[in-house]
Amino acid sequence: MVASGVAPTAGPTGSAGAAAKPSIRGPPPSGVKVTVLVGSRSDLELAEKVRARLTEFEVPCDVHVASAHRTPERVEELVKDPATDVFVAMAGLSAALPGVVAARTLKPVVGVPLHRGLGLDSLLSVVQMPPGIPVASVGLDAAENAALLAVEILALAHPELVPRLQRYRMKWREDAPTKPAGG
Ligand code: AIR
Repeated sequence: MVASGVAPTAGPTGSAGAAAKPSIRGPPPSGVKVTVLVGSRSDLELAEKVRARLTEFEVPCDVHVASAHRTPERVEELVKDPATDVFVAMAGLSAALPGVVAARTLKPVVGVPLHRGLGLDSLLSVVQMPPGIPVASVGLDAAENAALLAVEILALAHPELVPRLQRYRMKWREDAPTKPAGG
């Protein structure tokens, strides 16, 4: 468990530290792949946000449109991809896609409920999985957290990703406002 218990390193203090913002990039880890599935072409914008974040970590990513309801055969075919390490499945409305992917694989599935209808519809569809078939759900439209969770899962077997995750956390701290708004 390489990444477990890894605390974000303390960021550099003072203006010199802020000037030298560390990059989270590095050489691509060999042999890793995240596959992102979305239920519709109308979901592609958020899928591209996942891809963009993964690309910052140099993690290869494929994006496919495949619906659990409209094109279940396509979902089944994509889930069989032996090169994929982690699936990210995103859908709105009655969002069966993450659960259907999880039912067909032993690889980790990050589920992203999309806010298309009520919000609660997709959220509950992704979160309320029956015992035995887990989906790691992030929040509504939470593309960024989905990508980060996928990188954290990959980091368990690819320790070169751990310092990149640490640098990413440092960037959040450095970007945090030091004064209260309006202060
Ligand atoms: N969807 C597609 N097949 C099954 C589901 N749940 C979802 C898509 C999209 C929403 O239905 O993930 O968020 C609306 O799809 P469309 O194609 O009508 O825009």
